[in-house]
Amino acid sequence: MTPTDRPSPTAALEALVVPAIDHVDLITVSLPFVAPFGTSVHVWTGKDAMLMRLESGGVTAWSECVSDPDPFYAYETNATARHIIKDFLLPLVEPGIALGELEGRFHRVRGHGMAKATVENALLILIATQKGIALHALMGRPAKKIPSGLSIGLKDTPGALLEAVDRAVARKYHRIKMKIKKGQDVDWVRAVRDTFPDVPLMVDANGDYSLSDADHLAALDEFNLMMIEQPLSYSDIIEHASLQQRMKTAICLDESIHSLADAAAAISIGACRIINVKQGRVGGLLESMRIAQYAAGLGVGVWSGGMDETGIGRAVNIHLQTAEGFSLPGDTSETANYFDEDIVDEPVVLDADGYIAIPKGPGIGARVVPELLLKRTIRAERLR
Ligand code: OSB
Ligand code: MG
Repeated sequence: MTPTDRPSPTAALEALVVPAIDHVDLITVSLPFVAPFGTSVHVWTGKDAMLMRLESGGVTAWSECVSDPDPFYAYETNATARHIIKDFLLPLVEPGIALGELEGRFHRVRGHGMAKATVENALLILIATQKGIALHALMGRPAKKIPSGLSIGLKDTPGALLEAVDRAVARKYHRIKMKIKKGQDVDWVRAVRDTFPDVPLMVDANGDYSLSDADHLAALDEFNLMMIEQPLSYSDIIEHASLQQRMKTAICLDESIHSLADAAAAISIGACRIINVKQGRVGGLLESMRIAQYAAGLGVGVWSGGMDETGIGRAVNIHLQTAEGFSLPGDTSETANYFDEDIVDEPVVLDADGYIAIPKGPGIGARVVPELLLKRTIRAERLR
């Protein structure tokens, strides 16, 4: 890794001390989507989110595991995350040790970034709440307006896609992503471009293609896309580097990046010019901040992805985007794009210019509403 001359973005966070925890609960909620979300790997009709609730000296903090019940986006599922959290990570959480030390202990558990992020984020949110400050302030970052971005799932007809893009443009989203898959790509992008020649547009294939599709994918170069996200396998970086040499459009990696080391390797071989940082996928906020600073320092674009989170994970993603390095609008959309009713008090909305305000208040700002939580809970378990 090329050393950067910037001070570590996480030194102060690594020095924070793990508080004594009175209770740890895992609560899974099931929220139906307003419409099915189609991708090349699966069609989701709702979000079953596993939430972690920490209680410490009368203070409560919530985090969200970004996994799904299924392993179609990532290998982790709600069940594997529960197993890893309960049997391997929580036993390592010892009051009085530094968060950096805890990260070191977590390192022994290979992978399982979503499980790790759930615990690390919950602790950070708890510490911020106990200090009475916002999560972004704990991260050492001032508040700012967060740009918005919408991820539009695969549609049944080009007409339905155009309608969705039209709605997003009317809402003033800062950029629009459309999902593509084999057989539903170049012509569909052309249809959008013919109608919306100037809208900031990108595509996400969730790994549906192989290198033998390079000529076909290069046909996307004429549409002035901001990027193509994860065209090739979730486990590859080498072929992405070859593909990048054969395409003008910038490649963005999502599924392939699980750590700063992954990001450094991908950048060094030219496998991407942009990185989608999902805090859940990379093990939490600290690694996200490291990746963002590192990549940005090498001129690589960085944005915050999403996992169609409830208001808890959505708020975490919003705070994260105050960090150094986040240079592009992320997949942070309005709550109403996914849910009629969330479990937190204030939905994410866009202002007249398409920006998102950071929820005010200690920790993530967003507060869980007990009645809404109860209504949506499908599983609850006290681990400690
Ligand atoms: O590939 O970025 C992805 C949702 C679920 C799983 C994978 C992805 C997505 C999205 C939507 O694109 C992100 C969001 O709106 O939260
Ligand atoms: Mg993606």
